[in-house]
Amino acid sequence: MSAAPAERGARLPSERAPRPRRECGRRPRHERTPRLRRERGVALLTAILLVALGTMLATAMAYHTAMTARRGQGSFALDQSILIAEAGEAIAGYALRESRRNNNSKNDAPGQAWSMHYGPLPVTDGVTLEAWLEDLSDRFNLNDLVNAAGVKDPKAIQAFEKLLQNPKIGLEPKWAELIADWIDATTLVDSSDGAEDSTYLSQLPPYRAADRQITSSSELLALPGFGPDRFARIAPFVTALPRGTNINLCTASKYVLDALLPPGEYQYSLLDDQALAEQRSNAPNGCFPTVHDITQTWVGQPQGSGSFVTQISGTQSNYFRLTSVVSIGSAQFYLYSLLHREQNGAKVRVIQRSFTAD
Ligand SMILES: [Ca+2]
Repeated sequence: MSAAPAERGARLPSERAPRPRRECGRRPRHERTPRLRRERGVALLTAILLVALGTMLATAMAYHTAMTARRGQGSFALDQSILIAEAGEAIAGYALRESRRNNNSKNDAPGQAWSMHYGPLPVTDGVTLEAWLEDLSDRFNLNDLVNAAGVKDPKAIQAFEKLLQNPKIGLEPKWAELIADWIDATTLVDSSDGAEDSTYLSQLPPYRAADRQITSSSELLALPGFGPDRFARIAPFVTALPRGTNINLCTASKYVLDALLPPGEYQYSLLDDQALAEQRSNAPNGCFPTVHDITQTWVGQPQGSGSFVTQISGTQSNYFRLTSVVSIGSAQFYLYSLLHREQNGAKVRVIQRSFTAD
């Protein structure tokens, strides 16, 4: 006989353990926690993403606004700088006209009014202008390597070769023929050191020779293999002005002066800069050497060998480079202006502007 339920320890239906109470609409804590945690994690992640997205949008808008303001500020500063530099050109033109008008000797020499450094002069709050003129007739004019008929001038090439080979410059003489071929009108190579289109068309990328007067001495860099190092050594002594512009002996570099002497003769590059400056300050009208000093060195040389030197030697300058430096806050703006003064000194015109010196 089986034991009575009470005796077996069984509970009566009325004594059953109470079922866990389920609150209306809510799951027991042990059932709802993982899911809620997942839901809370998703919500938190969504909130973080929204905040990050909002931050990114706000940053992008602020950056865009700042850049727009910066570009506007830069554009305004550039316009302002050009206008101030143009004012500097007008002042330089006045100085050049007055210098020619008040100079009885008609020589353009160091120490005259045009050679004075101007500024820095305050223009308005936080803006200054600084400017100075350089005589470009103190250099060898590369366009003079070719005559008016577009043919190479052997005497000019000889002088330029001497300038290149000056021990203080130390460049190969072959560059004289190469740049002369670059400028002359013909497209035929007529010397062992020359080069025309056939050479330049084989470069990468291919290009052609100018075969005309050049407007910048930096065209030397177009010669294959010339390179910036050689250019840095010769740049202070060469220029690219209209053909026939004289070299001003009163301002010319000592290396250029020696290039005008007969082959193998060196005088001026043996002087130090201070000695040359003293010679010039003590000379009548501030001009040393004179045209006579130079042409006399060719006496006894073969007939006609000094014709190029006689032709280009002078004591006046009509081409000047004005360097204008406009400072606006911490920014500096450079403008280089090529000024031409008429022979009678009545007018000065700007014929070229650039943002680089050469
Ligand atoms: Ca040519």
